[in-house]
Amino acid sequence: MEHELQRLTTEARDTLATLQDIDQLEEFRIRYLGRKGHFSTIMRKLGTVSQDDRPRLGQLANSVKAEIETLFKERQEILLQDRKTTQKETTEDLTLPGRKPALGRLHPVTQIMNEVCGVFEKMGFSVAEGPDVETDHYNFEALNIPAHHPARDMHDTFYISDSLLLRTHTSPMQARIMENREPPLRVIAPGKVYRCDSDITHTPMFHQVEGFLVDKQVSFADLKGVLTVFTQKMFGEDLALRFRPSFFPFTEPSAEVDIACVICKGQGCRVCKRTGWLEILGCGMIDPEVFKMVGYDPEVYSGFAFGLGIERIAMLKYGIDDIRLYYENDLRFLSQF
Ligand code: 2NL
Repeated sequence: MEHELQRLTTEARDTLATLQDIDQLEEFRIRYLGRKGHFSTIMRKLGTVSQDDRPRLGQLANSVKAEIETLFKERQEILLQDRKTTQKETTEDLTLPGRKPALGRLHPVTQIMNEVCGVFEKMGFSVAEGPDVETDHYNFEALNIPAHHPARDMHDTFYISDSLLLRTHTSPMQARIMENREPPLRVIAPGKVYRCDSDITHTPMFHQVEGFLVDKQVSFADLKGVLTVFTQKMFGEDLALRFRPSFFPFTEPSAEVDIACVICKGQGCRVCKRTGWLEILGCGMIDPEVFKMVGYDPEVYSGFAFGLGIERIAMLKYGIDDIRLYYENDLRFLSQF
C-alpha cells in the first residue's frame, strides 16, 4: 500500500509537469483526483488494511493527496496564464496593413516662405533674421521715414514705448546690415511683421520677405531681371508680368509688380477685381537718402530693394479669399497643403 502510494505520487507529479493545455489538465483531475480517481480508490482501500497501519497510512495518503492538489493548482495557474497570452497573440491579425501615424506638416505660410527664400538663395542672396521688437530709428528713421512723415500713418504701428515698437516691415534688418557691412551685398530678410489692422485681407501679424542688392552700377534693369526670374519660378515661366510706377519712402523710383491673374489668366474675375492683374510685390531703387543714413556714398553705390507679403502670395497661389483661415488652426483647412 505504502509502495503503491509512492508510485502514484511520482507518476502524478511527472504527468502534471508534461500537461500542455486545460483539456489535458481536466483529464488529469478526473483520473487522479476525481470521485472514481486513483486517490479515491486508495482511500477506499484504507478500510481493508490492518488497524495498526491504518492511521499512519491514512495520514500519508492525505498529505500526498494534498501535495498533488497543490501542484495541480499551480499547473492550472500557469496554463490559464499561457492561454491568456496566446489568445492575445492570435486575435492580432498580423497580415492586416499597418496603421499610419498622423503626420504633421509645415504650415502653408511656412511652406511659401521657404519657397520664396529658396528662389532668392539660388540667385545668391543670403538670409538674415532680426528682432520683432524694433527701435523707431531702424523701423522708420533709417528708412527715410522721419517723424510726422505721412507714410507713418499707413503703417498702423503697435508702439511699445516712445522709441520701441513691433516692426511694421522686415526692412529694419536690412538697414542694420547696411550699417555693419560694405557692398557688394545681396540679402533677404524673412519674418513676422505687425500692423494694427484686421479684416478679410489683413491680420495684425503677418509675414514678409524683403530683399536688397547693393553694388557698383546696379540699375533698374537688374531689378527687373531678378524679380522676373522670381515671379517665373514662383508662378510659372509663361506668366505675363508688369512693372507699374508707385511710391515708397525708401526707394526712388518705385514700382509695384503685377502678374496676370492666376485664376482667370488675365480675363478678369472676382479675385483680380476684373482687372486681369494681381499685385504681388513692391520694389524700387534704394533712395540715396537711405544710403547716406547707413554711411554709403550714393555716388559710388546703387542698389534695389523689394518687399512682398507671404500670406498674400499664398492666397493668390491657392485661391484663398480670407486671410484669417491661416490663423484659425482648423486642421480641415491646414491639412490641404
Ligand atoms: C511692399 C513694398 C518694399 C522694400 C520694401 C527695403 C527697402 C530698403 C532696404 C531693404 Cl531701403 N528693403 N524694402 C523696398 C521697396 C518696397 O515693399 O509693398 N511690400 C509688401
